[in-house]
Amino acid sequence: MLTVFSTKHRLHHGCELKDGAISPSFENPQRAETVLARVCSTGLGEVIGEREFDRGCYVAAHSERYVSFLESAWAQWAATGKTHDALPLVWPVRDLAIDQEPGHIDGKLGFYAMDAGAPITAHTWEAVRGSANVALTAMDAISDRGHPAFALCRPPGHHAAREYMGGYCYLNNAAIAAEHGLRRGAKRVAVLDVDFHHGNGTQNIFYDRDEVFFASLHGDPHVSYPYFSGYANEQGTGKGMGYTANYPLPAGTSWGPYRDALQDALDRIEAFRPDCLVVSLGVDTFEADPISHFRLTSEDFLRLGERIASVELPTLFVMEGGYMVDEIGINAVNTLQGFEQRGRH
Ligand code: FKS
Ligand code: ZN
Repeated sequence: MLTVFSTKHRLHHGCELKDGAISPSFENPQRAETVLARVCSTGLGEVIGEREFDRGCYVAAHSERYVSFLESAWAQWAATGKTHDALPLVWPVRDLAIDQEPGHIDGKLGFYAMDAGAPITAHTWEAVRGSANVALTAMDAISDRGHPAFALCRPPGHHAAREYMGGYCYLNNAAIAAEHGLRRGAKRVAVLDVDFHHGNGTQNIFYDRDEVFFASLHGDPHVSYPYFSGYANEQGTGKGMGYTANYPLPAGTSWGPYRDALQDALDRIEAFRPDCLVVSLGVDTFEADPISHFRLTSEDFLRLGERIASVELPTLFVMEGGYMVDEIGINAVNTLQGFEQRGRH
């Protein structure tokens, strides 16, 4: 399988608030390097760099003003004399003014963020663009040749909505790739999100659309981040009604019940008859993940890949989460190898 990777991810290493203090984020550069090392040591296939794409490819999934904010946020922050990571501290919830974009950077950060989990540093935008370009390059490979590809994206993307960042995500790589697939001639694209956390951003971007079917398996939002989306009754709106499928699963879920939900999602994807499949591949469903609560083993990821292959679609895997740095490479590449064992698509 072809892997697309960008060295630009190394430019982004942010901080997060945990246990009452600011410390280096769980989402760190070592993650992508570990996955790349495993791709190489297992001989998964060729590794290529990303190509450049124009801004229009990002604006297909995000609003113009949000992309402008991401481009200019660090400069505005630095202009106030600050050198530490930019993080929001105030948000427009419920009856507060959500129609008025503030001028001050502190207001803008809250306006364009769902949480304080997406720090902006001096070179974040370069890394974020690199990550989206990785997904776009990989989608081109699928559209040109119909072969599967692995977009080794970092930072991840699935919490990023049309107009806000959060949960380590800025641009939604999977959604940007899906939009690109549609522009390249696909009539319908399915997105399957197997990260432990609900792909709220991808859901948001495609919620009212019927040419993208979105299915997500994740920790029940009643007890798991991002808490405010991912319930089973979220099924789409307008002509998008019925084109979103959520499978919230309890803490402690292991392969058996996970497989049953996965099979239901795959059956629905087949019924949708898409031209290609984008998989938001998070491996934080692993039993030893430090921030998540499912119990998949490294072996289970082989089976996950096999099942995904059973729908026989041109498939793009997009890297999302996974925080057990020693095993992230094994678990991500096991999924890809499980997929390939089932035959070439
Ligand atoms: C719980 C704290 C939750 C934020 C978790 C973010 C998860 C990010 C992710 C992504 F794929 F985007 F990276 N903190 N104690 O794994 O979904
Ligand atoms: Zn996750």
